[in-house]
Amino acid sequence: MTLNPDQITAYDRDGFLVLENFVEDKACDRLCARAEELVRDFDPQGVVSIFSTHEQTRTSDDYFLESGDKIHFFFEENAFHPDGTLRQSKERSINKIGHALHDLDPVFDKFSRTPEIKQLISDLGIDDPLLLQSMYIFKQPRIGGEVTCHHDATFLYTEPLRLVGLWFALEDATIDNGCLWAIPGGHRLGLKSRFMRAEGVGTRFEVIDDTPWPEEKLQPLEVKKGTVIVLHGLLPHLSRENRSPKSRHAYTLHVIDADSEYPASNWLQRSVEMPLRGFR
Ligand SMILES: O=C(O)CCC(=O)C(=O)O
Repeated sequence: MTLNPDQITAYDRDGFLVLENFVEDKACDRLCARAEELVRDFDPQGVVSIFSTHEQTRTSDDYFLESGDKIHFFFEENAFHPDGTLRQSKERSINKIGHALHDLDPVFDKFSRTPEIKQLISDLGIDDPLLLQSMYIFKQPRIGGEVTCHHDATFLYTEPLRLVGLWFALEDATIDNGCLWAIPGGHRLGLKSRFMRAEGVGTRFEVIDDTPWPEEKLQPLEVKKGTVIVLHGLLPHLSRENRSPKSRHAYTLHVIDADSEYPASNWLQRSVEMPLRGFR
């Protein structure tokens, strides 16, 4: 057992859990090095897609919509000059890589399918886990964009809701370089909206409850490299801009339960040739 009863109580109460020293430094470094290689080998010609971190304008282009079973690269909003050329190197311009690193890349596969993670997910009551989505988030120095307050169930809805997010700090995360902030207990506020594929083309938000988040209750989660933050699918959280000279790399993995239904209307979909897998 990875979690003791107090930790499970804290997770149920707060909607998140901070587990320090969950991953060894060298495993974090291996992932950073692999992400660097992937970016180096990525040719952006013709596929420039920006990850807008503001929910209202979240990009819905084909490159984004097709990324559920691929390794795709998304740029920071502030990466470009008005004429469309990059302000800085490609390596310093990528916002994130998503969304099937854990199935398509051997280094990410190995990092995502350790006995410790499997046990953690089992302790959280996910009986038949499926690894749905992974993201490598760079939070680049100076231009790292903000991620506005949201809960992950908006984007990765299941019926009934059985969604756990794992947020691995690959570098120290501080208020300065854009750490996560969360509203303790906010997972009990209920589902606010769903981000869905629209009939025809693109995506839309279906609003269920438009009351604003009580953002005055947000608390910063400053954590050291190697920490995992476990996020309940309904927990409101955000990260602010990174204007500091330090990056804040993180890797996230979202796990659902095969016993819940994963709707065809969710934005993130897989082709039949690449079904979701658990920890095997
Ligand atoms: O890592 C971040 O800056 C925020 C990530 C996040 O909230 C998410 O992907 O749901």
